[in-house]
Amino acid sequence: MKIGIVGLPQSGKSTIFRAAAGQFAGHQEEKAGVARAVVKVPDERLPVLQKIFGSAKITPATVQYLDLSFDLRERESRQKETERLLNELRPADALVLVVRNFELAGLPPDPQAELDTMHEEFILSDLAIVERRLERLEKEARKGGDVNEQEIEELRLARALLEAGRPLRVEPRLRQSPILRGYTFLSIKPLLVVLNTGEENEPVELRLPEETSLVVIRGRLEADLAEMPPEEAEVFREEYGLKEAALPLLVRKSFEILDLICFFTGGEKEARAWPIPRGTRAQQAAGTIHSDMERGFIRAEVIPFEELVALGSYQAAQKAGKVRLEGKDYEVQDGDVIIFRFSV
Ligand SMILES: Nc1nc2c(ncn2[C@@H]2O[C@H](COP(=O)(O)OP(=O)(O)OP(=O)(O)O)[C@@H](O)[C@H]2O)c(=O)[nH]1
Ligand SMILES: [Mg+2]
Repeated sequence: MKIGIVGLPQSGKSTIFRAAAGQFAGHQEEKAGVARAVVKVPDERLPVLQKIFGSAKITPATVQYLDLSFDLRERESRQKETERLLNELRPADALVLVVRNFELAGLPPDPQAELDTMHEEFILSDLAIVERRLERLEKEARKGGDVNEQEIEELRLARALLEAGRPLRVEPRLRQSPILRGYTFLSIKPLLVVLNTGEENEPVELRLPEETSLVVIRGRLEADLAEMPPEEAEVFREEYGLKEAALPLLVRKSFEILDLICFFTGGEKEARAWPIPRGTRAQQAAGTIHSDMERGFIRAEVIPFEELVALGSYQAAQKAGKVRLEGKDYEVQDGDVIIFRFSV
């Protein structure tokens, strides 16, 4: 899972990135205008599973965050540079939009204006692509060329939405369209707004675009805490009355907007979390572990995390008849602990 952090210049994107990456950051890399960090998703259930299965290690789910420093409003004036960074952003599964809610060198915050500006930029950027493509396809069609009618129809639907100032993600037909996937529109991606609130500022009410989530983060404070030893950070956290740390909060919200859940596997080698889209069937879920498991799927042995913990061990769960046998069409639930039986 890949999440792109965007916003106006100096809104605190890199600060939020630092708060998210912090001590959980694994591999990091940087090139001009882009920083990347693979962040381990903290999950309290994993150490419990490690104990139950006597696993040598824990393998958490990971999220990749991209910190991009560019100004979407310069799409035309600095086309080449903006395009280069936009192309880094295109594969992202979701966007985190950071808006400034702190004073910057005497400039008072106006998070609503920043949010509205960025929302508009996403729409304009998508509209430019839709119009260019439609023009070409319609010309082709007039010449009697072989064009995909469905593509034209979907692009027209997209244009109508965008012209009305609405993001593409509101239309399930467009969101699920295999034809449109290649266009990697910005307004089609799930969107989480981060109200980056300064130490001296209060959170403000925001009018959000359609199908958008919001989270308030005290960016600089959280970024500093993220780089302290955990015990020390905890002390500060209590002092400042900060509730959930920025990273777990961001990750939880990211999972929510992407509609992801986790199932687990446990064994001698590792206790591991596997993120999948909600609604995934058992056979497909097996495929996230290994394609052989999907191909040769026989059945899934399933027990919800809580039931396993209550019984204390896998053997006890089996004895109590609590390990269910499920077929390929079983819809995997968040927290399911699964052993897949397969043969190839
Ligand atoms: N007071 C306060 N300052 C902050 C906060 N978050 C960021 N800043 C400051 O705002 C400035 C910009 O922060 P960055 O994180 O670099 O912003 P950015 O969006 O990455 O900036 P560019 O990549 O240059 O567009 C820095 O001086 C930060 O220290 C905050 O929560 N409170
Ligand atoms: Mg930056």
